Amino acid sequence: MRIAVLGGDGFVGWPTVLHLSSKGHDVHIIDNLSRRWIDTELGVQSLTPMDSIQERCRIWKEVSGQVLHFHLLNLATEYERLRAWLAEYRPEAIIHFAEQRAAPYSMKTDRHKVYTVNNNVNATHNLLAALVETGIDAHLVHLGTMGVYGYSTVGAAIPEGYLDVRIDTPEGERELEILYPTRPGSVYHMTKSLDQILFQFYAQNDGLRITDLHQGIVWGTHTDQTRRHVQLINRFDYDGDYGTVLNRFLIQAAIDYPLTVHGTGGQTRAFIHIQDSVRCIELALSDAPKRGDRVKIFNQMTETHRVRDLARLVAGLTGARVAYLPNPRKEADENELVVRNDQFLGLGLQPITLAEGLLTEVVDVARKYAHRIDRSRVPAVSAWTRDIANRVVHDPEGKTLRSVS
Ligand code: USQ
Repeated sequence: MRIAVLGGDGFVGWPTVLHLSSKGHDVHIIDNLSRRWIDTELGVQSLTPMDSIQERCRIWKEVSGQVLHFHLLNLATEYERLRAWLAEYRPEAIIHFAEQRAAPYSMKTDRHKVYTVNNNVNATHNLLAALVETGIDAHLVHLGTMGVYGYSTVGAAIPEGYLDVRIDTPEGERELEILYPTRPGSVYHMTKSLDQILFQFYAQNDGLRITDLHQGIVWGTHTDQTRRHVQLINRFDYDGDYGTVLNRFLIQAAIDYPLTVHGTGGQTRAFIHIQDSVRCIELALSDAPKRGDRVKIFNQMTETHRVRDLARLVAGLTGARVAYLPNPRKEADENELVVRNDQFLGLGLQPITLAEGLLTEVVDVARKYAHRIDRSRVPAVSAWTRDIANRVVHDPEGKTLRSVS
């Protein structure tokens, strides 16, 4: 299949490109390399040394014999070029990762909020409008987030995207299926909630074939394909804006930094290993909706864990110390989370769950590249509200931190 991977230079995008290419698909990467620019803006770098995208593609050809095509294009600002590209290459499937994906980055300042909304919402809408205009019947697979559901304790399992409700009408009770009410906890998560409405409209109005993957927190770094050559290595974020919780705990343990638990660590979240993430994308591609179908929504996660339990697990494995810090986010101190993921299991996914070997593998990667870590960039300082930003807090090593406000 000819597949366009939008955002194919990113943390999940790159291993997906390799996975699909290894299966013989003709893969085109579209990316504006914004993630690399954000590294420069923030003054941090991936723990793992990443080559340029062109170099990565060259190495992949040497290793696998497969050609990857790279197109430098900004989906959010270059609508005409995007439409022309689609008309020329006519992909049969499109995987859309091309959004700013960090919640703390999206909450940093008003400028970061504006950027995240402009970038994410315009990228998605430009793509949808261009698909209609060019008449391309590609299956669009979008990487969404579990965060659209929100993280309050519901008392029931979170269904896959839709909720059955009963409403009272003058003729009696009626059953309806609605999009699960969205309750995003950051500007970033809000953009993914807005995406859902865009998808609903274009599936209903123009018959676009769309799958939305509500993904949990990804952990791990290597996949079978990124392991094949040192220059194919995936990026790995450890800093307070882009690093995600479990990967952060693992690198913190590797550099003898106290594990940074926010608040009581009572937040329960959904998780998935990076290898399963790319596998799920392949499974979603194999199960495309038909024209006229509603948007197909999968919960792309394999297990749920409470943050403090993960910290204890990593501390037990490595001897690290756990630090309970004031929470820079506005979120529930404690929540329960039960999630349905029957559809991927039904398609044959055999989940990789937290196993000692895989956790240790990440610690080993972090130890290998520990010299690239700037300890001052480990604390999470992006504050969710002005009140939180005005609090003076200390990092676990005793240094005073001021939130960016
Ligand atoms: N947390 C800590 N300590 C840390 C970092 C995070 O206690 O050092 C806590 C946070 O307060 C939060 C939880 O861990 O309660 C998760 O934070 P995270 O940074 O790992 O994840 P999040 O901001 O939710 O975003 C990440 C990805 C995003 C994806 C989302 C899936 O960056 O792209 O959509 O996970 S989900 O969390 O299911 O919404």
